Amino acid sequence: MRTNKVISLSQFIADQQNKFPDANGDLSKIFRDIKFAAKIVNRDVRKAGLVDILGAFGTVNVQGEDVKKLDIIANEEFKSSLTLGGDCCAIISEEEENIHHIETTLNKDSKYIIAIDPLDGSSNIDVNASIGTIFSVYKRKSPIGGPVTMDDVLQKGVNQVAAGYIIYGSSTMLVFTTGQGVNAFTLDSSIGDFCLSHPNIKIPTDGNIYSVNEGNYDQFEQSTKNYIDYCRNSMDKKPYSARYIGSMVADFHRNLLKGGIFIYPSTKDSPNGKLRLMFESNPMAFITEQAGGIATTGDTRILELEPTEIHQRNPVIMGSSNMVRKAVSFR
Ligand code: AHM
Ligand code: MG
Repeated sequence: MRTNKVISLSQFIADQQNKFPDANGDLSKIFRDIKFAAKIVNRDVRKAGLVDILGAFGTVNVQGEDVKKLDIIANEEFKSSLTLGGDCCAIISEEEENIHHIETTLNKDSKYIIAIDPLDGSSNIDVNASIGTIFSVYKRKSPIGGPVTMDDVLQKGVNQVAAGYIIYGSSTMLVFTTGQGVNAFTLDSSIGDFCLSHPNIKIPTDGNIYSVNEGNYDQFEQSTKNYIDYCRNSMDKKPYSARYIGSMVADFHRNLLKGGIFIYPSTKDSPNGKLRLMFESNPMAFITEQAGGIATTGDTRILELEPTEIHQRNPVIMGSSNMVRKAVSFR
């Protein structure tokens, strides 16, 4: 018999599923597979300084960036867990150029597609700062059983069935939404399970933290520079605090809990910014909106962007609604 009120992730998802008589449990199984891989990756991240898994792996990813060993390990772990689970039909990963089709007999009825950034913020691995995994779940559009098409994969963010992230920080947390608010679960390593620690998270409507790589200031559009100047010198309230780790999950997570704005804008060299729509912007935008915040490119709601390629990028302004509205007003 349960003697306290600890709610595990599995229990929470089962309870949510029971509210939908038509749910067949596939989404719960996907969470089971993500949770399993997250625990493995968590173990590897926690011993990163102890074993020989630090440092550049000597290859570059499809976007021409250094790949660390842990990126590869995390990618393999999530793919393997989701493939063996048999409850999704395809995966797209920030670490891979093309669709990873899952063709096992187990998944012949699978309707779900996963988009995953297995280890975001990987430049922080070597310096023991927080990193994370970001994921989205979509339903395929084409009939179950046939080949997954590009049209199935390139769906707008509004079509996400679920999205979440795992932050490997001072503790390990899994934060997610299925469109019914945002809940966070903290890994209790003594029992090996994620337990509900932050129910129904709402991002404060205002905050005093702005997160942007100000080292790129000279590269920004004038409207972005003007907003940053406002944050530095605001006369109508105490100046904001700048907080930027360079690890989106960590910067986002702090702002989600404390209130703040996260910006990765267009620059002269990268007019679409750096962050990827399918792997970073859409899942974080879904969580932001579900927590009561706003996520925009500055011109367009991120969840309404039409994807045209797996690895496309877009400018990002997301966080506390009043702060995002203020930032957009400078455009
Ligand atoms: P990655 O997917 O290669 O790790 O890059 C994404 C990361 C984000 O976590 C973070 O917000 C951003 O890159 C930081 O970029 P920059 O160093 O240009 O500020
Ligand atoms: Mg990334």
